[in-house]
Amino acid sequence: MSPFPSALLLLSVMQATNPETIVNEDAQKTCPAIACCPGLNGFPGKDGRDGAKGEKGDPGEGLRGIQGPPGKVGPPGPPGLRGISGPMGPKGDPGKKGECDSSAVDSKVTSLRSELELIKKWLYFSLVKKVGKKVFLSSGEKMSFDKVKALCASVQASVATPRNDKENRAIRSTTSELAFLGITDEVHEGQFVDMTGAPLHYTNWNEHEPNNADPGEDCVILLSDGKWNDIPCSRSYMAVCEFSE
Ligand code: MMA
Ligand code: CA
Repeated sequence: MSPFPSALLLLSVMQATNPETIVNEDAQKTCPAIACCPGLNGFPGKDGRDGAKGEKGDPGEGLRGIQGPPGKVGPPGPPGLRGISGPMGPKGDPGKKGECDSSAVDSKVTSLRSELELIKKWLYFSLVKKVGKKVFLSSGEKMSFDKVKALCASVQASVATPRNDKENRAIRSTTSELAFLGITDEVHEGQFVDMTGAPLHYTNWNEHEPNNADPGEDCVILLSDGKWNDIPCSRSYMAVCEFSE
């Protein structure tokens, strides 16, 4: 605090609270100097301590600041409801000519047929043996008679059954191994039949065969010289199937 205003303040306070300094001029004349004359005023005292902190004032009413920039964009809301269907489009162009044309289909079938015939010829060239309308083909694997039956059935064929010497030779030439024939006497011992159960009109048994030597020789194999022998069906021999063209 500046000392100047506080000195003035003190002086005015002293004048207000001490009227004797002016009023007692008469007393000065009658009273002994030491006992009655008032002394000169002393120097003003030191500044008092700061008072207690006042209450918080009301907010000011000055001018408000300018508005700030807009905040960040919020997260997107949930998808809206599906809109109504649009109007039907215009009619499409007509399809390409020829794709469903019967003459085009015919020519495609013809070309596929000739391709198939060529592939057959390639097969007959080595693997397949054809006799008349019959085709014989070996799978190249040895297996039991039941498995040969199942394998041939799975390719819409049956177990190779020779009806004459030519067919017998054709079957023999499909493999260098001993092969099962589609002939058994499983139902009646000694009565060999084909896969349809019909009796045989052609046979080519080896000498002293069929002899049913081992217990249950109910199946038949083609030996290397083309002769037949009855053997157990559980043994494994080459699978040869016959297809009808
Ligand atoms: C002999 C002969 C056949 C018989 C087989 C069984 C090698 O041929 O007796 O008739 O089927 O043995 O292995
Ligand atoms: Ca035998």
